[in-house]
Amino acid sequence: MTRRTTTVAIVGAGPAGLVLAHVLHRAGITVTVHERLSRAAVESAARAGVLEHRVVEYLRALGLTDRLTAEGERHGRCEITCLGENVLVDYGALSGGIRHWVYPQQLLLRDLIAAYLADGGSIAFERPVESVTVGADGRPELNTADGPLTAEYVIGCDGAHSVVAAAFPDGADGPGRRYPYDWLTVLARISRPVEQIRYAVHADGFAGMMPRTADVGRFYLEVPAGEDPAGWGERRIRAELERRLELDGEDPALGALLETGMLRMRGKVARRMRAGRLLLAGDAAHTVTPSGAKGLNSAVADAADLAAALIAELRDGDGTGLDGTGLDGTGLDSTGLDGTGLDGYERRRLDAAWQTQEFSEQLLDLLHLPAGLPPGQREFALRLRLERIRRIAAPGPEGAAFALAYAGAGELRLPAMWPSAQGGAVASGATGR
Ligand code: RFL
Repeated sequence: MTRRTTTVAIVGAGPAGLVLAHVLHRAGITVTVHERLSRAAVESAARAGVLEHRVVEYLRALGLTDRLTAEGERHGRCEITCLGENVLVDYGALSGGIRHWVYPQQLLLRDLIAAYLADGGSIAFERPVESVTVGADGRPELNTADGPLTAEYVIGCDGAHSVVAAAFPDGADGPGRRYPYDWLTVLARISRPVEQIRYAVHADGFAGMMPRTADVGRFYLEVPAGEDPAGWGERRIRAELERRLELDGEDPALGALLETGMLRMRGKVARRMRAGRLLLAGDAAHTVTPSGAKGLNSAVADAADLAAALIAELRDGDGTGLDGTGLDGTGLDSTGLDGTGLDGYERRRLDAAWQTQEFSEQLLDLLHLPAGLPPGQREFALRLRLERIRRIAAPGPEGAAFALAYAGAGELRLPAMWPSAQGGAVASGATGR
């Protein structure tokens, strides 16, 4: 039997895998994509929906935003309620014009799949990768029902339970945190679109309302960690959402609850994103709570960086991704510590993952009261939070810093050869989450 080979094997057709596949394929690199689920399942799972400015600008430069900009909505304001006060955070103005786009993840995936297939790419749906092994020559091999496939590089874009991470010789596992609360998640029909994200900081627990489409909204309710969803019937969910979010006649009315779930709240960052020819991107390397809407956006940011670095390496390098410094953990490459090469990928993206965790953690801290706080002390804690909310809503350095990080200011790296890359990679700088 002839040996099946490819240049880059991508495991997982989520946002990270599809963006990476798209850019590599357009650069003429041979790519295979294996996805465990069917195409219909990938295109129908409702998850995130708030896209950062820099992610949409990057997708626009790739020519992938026709439907997004036609059907999506721009959002530059959110509101945070606390102790009966509703504070409007006009982050679009505070950031000097940087805003989100709201477009559901499953629609973005539908667009990415369609564009990639139209470009001549192919995706092996319903083909789970069972394991990844590394041969004596350092070349990795994917094992699927179709038999082994040898690749120059294998990229794990396969989410939180990555088989690629599991193949790292010393493991990829890094520090994590389990929060003392969970979020009950609800997808509900609504009478009119959610005009802006609402965060409710409440004595009985946080509640959130996020836009998705004209007649569907995403809602969150804080519950104790480990809560059994069976205790949350539809009437209780509705009553708690309406009470904590203080929904009134001006707000969208809650229609049918389309989907409910329990999100076990965790943050985690891998210790490694690379082991030789194995690399990780997106949730395979880091999971972040949805508080700041960063999961999908970080996945695309990893993919953008990795695509540019792999293209440079495969076109100009020796294909090993190393420039003589070796895998000694220095992360150094020929362009220096902050360089754009494959050798610096892990360093750059782990730093970005920690920046994202820190931003999301600050927001979680603002939105939740400390665990176990007696009822008599909650007003004090709420009043302190109201001060912070007012500060981030006010013009000034704190408001601007929050606004820029929240809306995703900065740029993602386009490959140097890309027509709109303007002569090379764009460093993402301090806002490069
Ligand atoms: P994904 O999107 O999880 O994609 C991974 C893909 O890999 C496939 N896969 C495999 N394929 C082949 N062989 C294997 N052995 C495989 N193992 C896994 C999977 O089927 C899947 O298609 O990872 P990626 O690309 O890194 O993207 C990350 C984002 O999807 C994620 O961060 C966000 O969706 C997080 N998230 C949310 N973020 C928000 O900002 N707001 C939300 O409301 C929100 N809701 C959610 C979410 C994530 C969820 N999951 C992953 C539990 C709701 C859910 C249910």
